[in-house]
Amino acid sequence: MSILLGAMCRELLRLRFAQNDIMELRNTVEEYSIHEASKTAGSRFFDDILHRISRMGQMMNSQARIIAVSSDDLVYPRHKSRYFGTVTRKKPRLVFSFYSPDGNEIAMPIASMSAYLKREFPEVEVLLEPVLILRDAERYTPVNFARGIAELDADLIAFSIMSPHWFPMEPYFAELKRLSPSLPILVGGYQAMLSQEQTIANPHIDYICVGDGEYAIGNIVRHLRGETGPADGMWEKLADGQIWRTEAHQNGDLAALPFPDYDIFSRDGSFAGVNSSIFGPKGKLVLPVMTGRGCPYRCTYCCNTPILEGWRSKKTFLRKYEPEAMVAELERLRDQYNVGYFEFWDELFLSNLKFVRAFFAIYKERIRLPFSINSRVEVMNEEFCRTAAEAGCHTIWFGIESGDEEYRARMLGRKMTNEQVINAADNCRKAGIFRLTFNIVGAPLETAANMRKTLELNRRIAPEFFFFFPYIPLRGTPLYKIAEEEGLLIKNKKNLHYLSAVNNRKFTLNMKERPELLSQSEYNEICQEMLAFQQRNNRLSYTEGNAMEDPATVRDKSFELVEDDAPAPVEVLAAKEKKSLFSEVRGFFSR
Ligand code: B12
Ligand code: SF4
Repeated sequence: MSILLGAMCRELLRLRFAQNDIMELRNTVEEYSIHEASKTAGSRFFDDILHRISRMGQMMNSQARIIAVSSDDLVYPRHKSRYFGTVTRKKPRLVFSFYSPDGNEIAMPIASMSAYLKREFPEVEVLLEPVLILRDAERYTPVNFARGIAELDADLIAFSIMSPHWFPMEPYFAELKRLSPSLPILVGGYQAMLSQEQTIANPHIDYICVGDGEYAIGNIVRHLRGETGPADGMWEKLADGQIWRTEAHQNGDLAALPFPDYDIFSRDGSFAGVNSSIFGPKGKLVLPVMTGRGCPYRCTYCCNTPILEGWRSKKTFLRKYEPEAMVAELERLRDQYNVGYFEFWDELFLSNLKFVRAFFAIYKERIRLPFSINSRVEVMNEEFCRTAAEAGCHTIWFGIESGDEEYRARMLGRKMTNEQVINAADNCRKAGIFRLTFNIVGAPLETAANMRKTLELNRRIAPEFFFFFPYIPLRGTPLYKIAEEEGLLIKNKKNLHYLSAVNNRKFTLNMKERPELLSQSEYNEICQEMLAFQQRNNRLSYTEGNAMEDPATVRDKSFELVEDDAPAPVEVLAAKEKKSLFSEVRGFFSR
């Protein structure tokens, strides 16, 4: 402890005299505060030092909108905390949860935090209770979910929430607080990171995690046990309503973290019956994995952009595991769970060429399983596609987003040409890799002509799977700002929907209509054409040798759980209060 404080003080002195080193120091200090301080029992003095450091960090990052602002009061008022020191039992119980509207039952943030807790806090009992509304409508109503949680007698419930899931989750928080008033509720994930004020303002929420969560979740365990002051990396709502703010963590070193824990998703040690993938093959275990985090691009609609902007040490943003360590982990997973296919969920698989070359070479030798990756057309040259295919790459998912070159560059921030898209798609085809394209429809100021170009370009390349999503405005992104400035946002719209192919075949704009550009009826009409194209053209197959006998369809996997009939009108849902949540959600998406 004293060595740690000494080191911190020396660094603080250095700060005063060597302003040029400020950024570097900021990172050094953060390393101390995250890696070391979070593991060491603290005193009030220690808390204060951390807060001073936080405040300095805040001054240095005043332009980064996503970075939390530390509280003015330097001394953490423990007496005002509702939960500080309230956990006294030897084996605290923590329940993770997330919202799954499409049947997906894996969430990597939870896997990563669970692994960290199991390594650093083995005495903590880590449970998972996701809201799987498509699995069992009755069990996952807010009331029934809250009843189930009450029976668990937990010390903390921690949700990972994406922004589009915020509104559907609100009734769950209310029910939880009603049934278990003394259970603290923590929310992390993109909703908490990019809509901090909106999230903490919810009266039922006690803590939010404003950045990366592994060390922060450890800190809240220590905070609840009364071992530290505030939970560093979190904001806390105190008893008098004051918000105690600490700075967001940015975990730049993946090697310091354990690999994600998949046991938390399995049932009795097996993945049989766990819906681990939307697109993957049937009859085999498809395991989602990540070789790293972060993407160097700045698409205007994507949350990678504000996170990258606010990242303090840019050189640590693109993170990858060591190829050898990653492959060893894949081997372990393959053998432990009998995996048949890996789905790489990295934002951009090829964010580091050196890594990818080395990784493919070892993967090919040691893993010998088919896989899919996310990529950008800019990097999908002949050599890349050939090397990927040789390593076992079955499908590449890539974004076209709009078929209109000019709109795509100007509004979406993607500067590739249509020629590049066509070449990349052809390179994949020649290498024998399936193509799954992502396309956005109904983005700000998009016209009917733009949308038609998207369909045309996809017709030209004929991907084995054409996927399209209604645009969702995501707070913190440049496109959200444009939409706001253009007066297009419907700020509290609760029916942000994105399950394009399954939401009752009725497409509704998530923005205010601009009839002179794109009317609601044109939008729906073109989406119907897109849907027809998707169904006619779909040839994504998982049969060995790429034969076409077993094509995936939109009704496979989680999709098959979604019914097609018309939703009940909203008013009827309100009247029949305790109707199944499943129908409620169908209504919700078509509102
Ligand atoms: C993998 C992925 C998916 C997968 C898996 C989703 C899932 N169930 O987890 C698939 C392909 C299914 C998917 C689908 C969707 N996704 Co997605 N996805 C991603 C991706 C590429 C990686 C996410 C990830 O696992 N990262 C690795 C983990 C370890 O890091 P992390 O998520 O940042 O988590 C850290 C912190 O956020 C924090 N944290 C997170 N949760 C919590 C909870 C607690 C309690 C704490 C303390 C901390 C904490 O700690 C974590 C560890 O440090 C991101 C892109 C990105 N830049 O992150 C988009 C992203 C998360 N997806 C996004 C969206 C919008 C969606 C969809 C809604 C898209 C759509 N149009 O359909 C759907 C929703 C699907 C669903 N089931 O609900 C957005 C979310 C934006 C937002 N503001 O919420 C992102 C950021 C991409 C974007 N467009 O900007 N997605
Ligand atoms: S390439 Fe993908 S992950 Fe990267 S900024 Fe663009 S949309 Fe986001």
